[in-house]
Amino acid sequence: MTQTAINYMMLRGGSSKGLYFNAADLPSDTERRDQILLDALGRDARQIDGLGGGTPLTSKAALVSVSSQPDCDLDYLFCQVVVGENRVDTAPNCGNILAGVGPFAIESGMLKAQDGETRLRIYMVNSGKECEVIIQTPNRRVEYTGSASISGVLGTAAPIVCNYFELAGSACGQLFPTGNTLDTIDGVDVTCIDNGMPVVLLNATDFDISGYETPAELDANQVLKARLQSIRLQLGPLMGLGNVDGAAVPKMCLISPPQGSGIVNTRTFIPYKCHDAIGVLGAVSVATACLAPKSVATGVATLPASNADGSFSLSVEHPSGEFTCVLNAERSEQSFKVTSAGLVRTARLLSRGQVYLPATD
Ligand code: NQM
Repeated sequence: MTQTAINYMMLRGGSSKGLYFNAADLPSDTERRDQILLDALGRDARQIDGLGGGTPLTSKAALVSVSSQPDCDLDYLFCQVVVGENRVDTAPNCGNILAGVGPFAIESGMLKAQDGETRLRIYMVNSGKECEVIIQTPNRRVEYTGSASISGVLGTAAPIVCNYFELAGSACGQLFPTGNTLDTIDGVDVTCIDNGMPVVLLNATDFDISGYETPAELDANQVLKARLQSIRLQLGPLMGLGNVDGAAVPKMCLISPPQGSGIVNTRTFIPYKCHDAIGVLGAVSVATACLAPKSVATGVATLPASNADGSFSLSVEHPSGEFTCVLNAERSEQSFKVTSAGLVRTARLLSRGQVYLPATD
C-alpha cells in the first residue's frame, strides 16, 4: 500500500511553528482536509506519527492561496490541530503563524517579491479580517536574518511588520461579546473581549494566586483550572461561541499589575495549558481591554501617555518577557474603537518537501 505525498513547508511564525500548505494541494471538502491535517501533524497527544510537536504552539497549519478578495494578495486559513483530541479547530486565528504566510507564498512561487521590501495584504479567512505585512526582501528573496528579537525565540531575525485592521468581533461578532465591559460569573468579575481573539480577562487575586507564578506552577494548580473552566463554560454561550468545552477559544487571561515597564502582567491559558508567553492577537485583545474606559484591568493596568501621533504603545508582560503592540483607537465617553494594531514578528523557513500520509486501506 503506498503512502500519499503532499508538498509542505514548515516555518517558525513568531513564537509558534507549523506546516504551511498551498490550499490547492488539499481537498476543499473540510472533512477530508481535516483528516489530512491530522495525518500530517499527528493524532495522539505526543503526535508521534506526525510532524506536530505535541503542544498547542507546535500543532498548527496554514492553508494559503492567492486571495479571492479584491483588495488582498493572499488568503490564509489557520488550522489548530487540537493536541491529543484527533480534531481540527478553525474557530481561532493565529497572529504568530500569520507571520510566516508571506515568506511561504514567496518561497513557493505563489507570488513575486519586490526588491527591498514586500508589502502584502493578507485576508484572514477564519475571521474575515485583514492584515498588512512588510517583509524584508532584498534582491527579491526573503531575508530571514536581522536584528529583531521577540520573546519566546532565541536570537534575532529580520522583522516582519504586521498591521492589523478593524479586528473587533473576529469570532464573536462584537468587541465586547456579552454586551458588557464587565460581567460577574461564579462571583468573579470578568471582561470578555474579542479584538482579534476571544479572551476573558480575570484578576489573578480573585483566584488566590499572585499572577506571577510560572506556567508550570499554574498548570499544576487543578483548583484554579477547574474554576477557570467553570467560568469559561458559562461564558461560551454569552460570548456567542456556544458550547466551548474542548474549543480553542476563548482564552483565559489572568492579569496583575506590571512588574516592569509594561502596562499589565499576564498569565494566559490557551485555554487549558498556560502559555509560556502570550499569543499575538491574544495580546492585542488584552491591550485593548486595558485601553477601554472600563474593564477588570481598570486599576490594575498602568497606561502610558499617547504617542505624538495619538497612537498608544502598549507593552503586555508575560512569563517570558513582554509583547508590544501599537494601537490606534477612537476613545470618547460614548464610544471606544480600536482601528488598527501594529506589531513586529519574525519568521524562518525550517524545512520544505513532502509530508507522507498513511495509506488508508
Ligand atoms: O493569539 C497561542 C500563539 C497563539 C495564538 C494561542 C496567537 C494569537 O502564541 O494570535 O498567536 O493563543 O493559542 O501562537
